[in-house]
Amino acid sequence: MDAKIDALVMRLHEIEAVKFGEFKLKSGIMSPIYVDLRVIVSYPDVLTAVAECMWETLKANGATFDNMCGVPYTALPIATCMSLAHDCPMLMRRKEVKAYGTKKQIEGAFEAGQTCLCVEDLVTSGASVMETVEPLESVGLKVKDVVVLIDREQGGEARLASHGLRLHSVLPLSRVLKTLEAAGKMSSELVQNVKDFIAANQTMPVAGAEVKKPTRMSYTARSELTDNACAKQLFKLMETKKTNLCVAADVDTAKELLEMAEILGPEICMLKTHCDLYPDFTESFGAQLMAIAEKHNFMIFEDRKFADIGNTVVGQYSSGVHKIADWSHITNAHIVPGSGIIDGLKSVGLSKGRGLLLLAEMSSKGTMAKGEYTEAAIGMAAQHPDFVMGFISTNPKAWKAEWSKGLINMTPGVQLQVGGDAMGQQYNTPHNVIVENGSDVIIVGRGIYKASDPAAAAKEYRAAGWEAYQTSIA
Ligand code: 5BU
Repeated sequence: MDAKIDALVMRLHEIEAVKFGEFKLKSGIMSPIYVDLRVIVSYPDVLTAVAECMWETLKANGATFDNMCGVPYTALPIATCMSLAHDCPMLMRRKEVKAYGTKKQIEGAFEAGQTCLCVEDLVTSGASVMETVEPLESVGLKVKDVVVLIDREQGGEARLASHGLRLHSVLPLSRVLKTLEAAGKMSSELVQNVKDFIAANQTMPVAGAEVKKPTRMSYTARSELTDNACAKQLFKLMETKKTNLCVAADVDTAKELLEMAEILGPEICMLKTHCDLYPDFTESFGAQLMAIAEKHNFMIFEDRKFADIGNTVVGQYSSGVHKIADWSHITNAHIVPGSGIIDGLKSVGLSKGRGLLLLAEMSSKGTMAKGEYTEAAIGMAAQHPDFVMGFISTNPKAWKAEWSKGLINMTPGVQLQVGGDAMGQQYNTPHNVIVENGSDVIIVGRGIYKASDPAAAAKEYRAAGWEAYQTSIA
């Protein structure tokens, strides 16, 4: 089996299903490793070997099951091969089932109570495996085992174990590295580089790492501590809807923004806009977006970043082309002009029940919003508890000055892996943002709206953000 697995690793490298170098992931993050197993369907010898190694691993580990179901799409041909070669019935999960549709989510013949094996090509966090396990369980099937070809060793096994699932992997990523290094395909420096990347991109706390005592109050408890109407509504909404995900839908047109709002509305607590991006902005935009927000129960945050003197921002907030105060529950401001900017915005927004976030920190490299500047933002928020609802921040847990627990923290620069883009954006994971850095809301842009399936990506971020909140709650 060992020689067979080594040979498979060499073939995967040859057909470029596993590549090393500097890869810009779709998300914008730079990664030293790229694994794309979609290509294996074009190499029948590889597909056969993959299916055989997965089957042998299952049998060696003593897994038993009545039927199997692949996670769409890459694992479907793998499951098909195993099914045919070993006469084991297969089921299929439909990926695109509308909530209001009549189509079944699980296709095939089965009986409730049977045990179904879940088949996946690659596991990172385990979130996409769960998207197949949950519908299988909802039709009465039992899922005990999950088999994958490659485990990126980023926390997927721990997450699946927390759902009572046993992960069987043919190739933990470290095994891939070992084989390729021994064959002279990777330098020891490159191996270390990939290991460092994997260590920095864990999606679950690493076993054996010091477990921090939970310190967080629940969102519901904190809704009692704020004087601001928007913060109260948002805290309650997050708890009842079970989401702390805000999507930054920086699409090109108002039309696309409204479409995104419809699609992603069920997953989010808040939608962040940049209304000055849309060439097709019209007077009716606000009313249309508010109707969608009401329908799906999320709040609207126009990320306007006001930065002028009080007198000027009054007009910028209330009138002009965009009339932001009429449709956006929440907006934000720099504190660089001094607290007069809050007075100006409050004179417009308070009577409308709006909320203001102060930019205490920013996610971008080299930001000047740190140290004394951040402390000044905390001080100004304390002067306006009725209107200032919280902060844009990146590491509120490390702040020296105390801030009221009724103030909410929201963090942009979030993707499932740490990294950055070419223009200074810096990304952190939902787990780090919520658990390690003590924020409340994850703000995700390109990680979701640039994904091939934004709705599925939003589900994944929602699950990661919520899981992080729950693990940190007192
Ligand atoms: P991204 O695609 O996930 O990088 O989008 C991040 C969004 O958050 C984008 O709309 C930015 O304008 C916004 N943002 C940010 O990235 N960093 C900040 O400090 C602030 C806002 Br404030």
